[in-house]
Amino acid sequence: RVRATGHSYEKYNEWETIEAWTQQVATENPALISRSVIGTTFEGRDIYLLKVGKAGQNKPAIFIDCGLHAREWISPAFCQWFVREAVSTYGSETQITELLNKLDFYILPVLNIDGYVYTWTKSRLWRKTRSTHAGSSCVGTDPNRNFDAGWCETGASGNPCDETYCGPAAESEKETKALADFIRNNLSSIKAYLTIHSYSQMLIYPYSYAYKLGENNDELNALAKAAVKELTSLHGTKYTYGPGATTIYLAAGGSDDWAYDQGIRYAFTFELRDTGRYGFVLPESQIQATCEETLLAIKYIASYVLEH
Ligand code: ING
Ligand code: ZN
Repeated sequence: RVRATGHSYEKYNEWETIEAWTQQVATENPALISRSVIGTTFEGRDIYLLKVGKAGQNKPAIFIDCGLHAREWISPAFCQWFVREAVSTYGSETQITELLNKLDFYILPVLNIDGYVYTWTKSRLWRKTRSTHAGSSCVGTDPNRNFDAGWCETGASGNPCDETYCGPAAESEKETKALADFIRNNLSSIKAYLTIHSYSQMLIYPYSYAYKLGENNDELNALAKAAVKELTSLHGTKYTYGPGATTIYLAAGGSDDWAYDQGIRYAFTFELRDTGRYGFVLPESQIQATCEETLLAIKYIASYVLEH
């Protein structure tokens, strides 16, 4: 155990602390937040989802998930930061107030909870889930190779011992199945899908599973460009952006490609700080700056989606 303390937005929090925080932040902000459980992990932990927004009829929604990959600790830190920003500036900051009045944000603070716990207790750089499957003693599936989007065709491994193991079947993991089921069941309201990873400082959009472009590629490119400009304006952090296959690498089974193929026209993967100096072990001293700049990009995308 690295640390056992209370919750802090400027520190990385262990799972039990994040879990308690989901309950507390919902209880303390009943007019803006409700908490639900969308499934359980392989090891039996509840997967929480926070719905953040002012109550209303038929509101559009933006879905944001964090913590698909266990070691990318800045990602769950961002989801927590986003929720605090929403509740603490609602009613005083015009953009957030308008966003929460007109749409709902679904915030999934940590999807791969078992993996996240493992990075705190056993191995800091673990990436995958912690599931086991018949026929192999190796542990874990890469959740971002486990979605049904060109599943396991390229940039993914069929070997259970590899870091990018695609799993025995698409949605074989309880965690990815829970996420996919929630999105399928809420497709009529979800207008944008945003998934938060690290590191590389990139904003990527479909496709990653093939060298092909989405139907609204020009729009996604322009939106990414403008969102990155917002992000960079705060601290000068440089981001690259573009379709996944040509911007980062060919990789099938990613959640953004899957969401896009479900008909969600705005699907983005954020790769937060840094570019490799600290990599996955980004110092806590960078949480605030990273979250603040990312927030600008996400608010920009949310406002754009609201208008389109
Ligand atoms: N990068 C992503 C990964 O899963 C990615 C990049 C995005 C691949 C979208 C496929 C689809 O490898 C990190 N850092 O996890
Ligand atoms: Zn990742």
